[in-house]
Amino acid sequence: MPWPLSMSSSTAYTLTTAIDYVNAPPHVGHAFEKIAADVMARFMRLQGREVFFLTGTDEHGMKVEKTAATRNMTPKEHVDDTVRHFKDAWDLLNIHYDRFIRTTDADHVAVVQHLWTLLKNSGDIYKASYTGLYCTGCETFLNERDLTEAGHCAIHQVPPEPVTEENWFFRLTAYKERLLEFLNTPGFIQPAFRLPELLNMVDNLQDISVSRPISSVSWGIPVPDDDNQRIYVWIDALSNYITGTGYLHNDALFAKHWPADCHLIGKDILRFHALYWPAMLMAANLPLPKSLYAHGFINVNDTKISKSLGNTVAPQDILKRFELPNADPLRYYLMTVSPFGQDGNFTEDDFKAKVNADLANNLGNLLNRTLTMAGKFCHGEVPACTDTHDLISEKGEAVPFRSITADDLAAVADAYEQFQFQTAAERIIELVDRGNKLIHQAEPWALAKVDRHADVERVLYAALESLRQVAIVLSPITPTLCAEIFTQLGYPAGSLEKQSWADVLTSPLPSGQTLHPAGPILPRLEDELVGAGGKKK
Ligand code: ME8
Repeated sequence: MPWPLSMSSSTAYTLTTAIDYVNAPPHVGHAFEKIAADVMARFMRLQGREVFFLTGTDEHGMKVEKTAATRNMTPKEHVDDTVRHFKDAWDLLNIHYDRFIRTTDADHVAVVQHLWTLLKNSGDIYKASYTGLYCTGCETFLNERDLTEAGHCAIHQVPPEPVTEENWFFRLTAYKERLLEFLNTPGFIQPAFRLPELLNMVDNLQDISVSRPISSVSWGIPVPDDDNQRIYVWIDALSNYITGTGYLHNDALFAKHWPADCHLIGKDILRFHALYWPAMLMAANLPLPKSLYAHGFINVNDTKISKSLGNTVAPQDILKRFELPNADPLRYYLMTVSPFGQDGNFTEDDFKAKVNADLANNLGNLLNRTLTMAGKFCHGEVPACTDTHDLISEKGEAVPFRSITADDLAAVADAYEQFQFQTAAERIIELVDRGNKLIHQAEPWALAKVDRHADVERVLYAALESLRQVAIVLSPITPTLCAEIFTQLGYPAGSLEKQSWADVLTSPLPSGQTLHPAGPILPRLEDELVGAGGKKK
């Protein structure tokens, strides 16, 4: 059976993240996902796409209900209090979403109940008695393959709770064939190495519980026409993607931004997104998302982040600890720490080394020395670009001018599009290396001494122009730093936001533009900042 076709326009780009549980404030793993989505959204905006970036919080369920009880708060008081930690953190990390959805929002509650009614009317929901093992950490019933040998949840390492109760069930098994066909759609599951494990799950598909009695969980959306049941947290959570894009409430938005181009999620929740969510949409006869990207996990010092281990690092604490003026160093580090689909390991030493090497030394140095020389040799203005043929340095060496080509740019764009932010950054840093190499080989100070003024100007022009180009292509990852580079190159405030990807090749630096005096764009993260035991001296 053909799926309903996408009605979204070709320039629209819709990206969603997982919505986080609000049982605790966000840690660096949550930040990693939201930063990645923000990088992709900024990249797509540079490409001229009309981006809709949806994120938010998952506020119902047993986990939240239990946490609220330990704080002597009602669940609503607890979620209202905790959600601000998420919003504050995303503001600090410069994450520009278009909607922050909370599953307690009134429009969302209406969508979930409407969807429930649709599925009930289509005969996809039935009531039955059930005995199973529930893991509150996962907010799901576990199968045998989810358990360790000791019978504990393999993810949370705690024994699940045996439960016998009456639930409403969704006929997931009725969608087995269609799911198999859909999962095999090229490009739907990314990275593709995750597909076999999902196909294996489809082979062992069972109907899923989609409600729980209020005697077990009272903090949830009521099941229509059944006061004793609450809608299961995953059905509620997954539906955020259609509420957020306007389903039932904003037809124009929904027509433009559904289906989503990509649901960006962690590898641990792929099954819910790859199996339950498409099957529910099939049952409701709604268009299916175009892709799912399952990213890897961030560990801290090679250990899984866990509240019980006490190693949950809050992103704001990292900024404070290193006295960072903005979030760019953390954004840069997290996006380059590992290939995006794989796990990455956060360590403070690695963080310092990476930020110092790439941003403070390599990029900062190119900017600083070029501006200083332009101040000295070109009256602080962008010099004329006379030509870009090789020159012979005063040492007698041939110095090649290698400006960015359309192929270089396409390679960076390709890496961004594939969520390969590490590769994108590597390619961009190569461009910075080229600029530094040009200065190193051409030695403008030596050319100036012998009055080769035109050569001084063209070397400095090439270096400044490469900085302009780097500022545009690196801006999805380090937006504040790149805006500062633009300011130092003499552009008025707000200019970087108006650039497009095409401008990299087509809008060169105007000669005669007044440059700003050189100033550090980023302090070096000094070793002496951190003493033994990780404490600041
Ligand atoms: O799963 N590294 O919420 P959540 C990278 N509410 N990503 C991590 C991570 C880590 N160490 N720890 C968690 C939920 N994440 C549900 C989602 S979506 C309809 C409902 C990721 O707060 C995790 O993989 O446990 C998920 O994508 C997101 O953070 C929220 O996790």
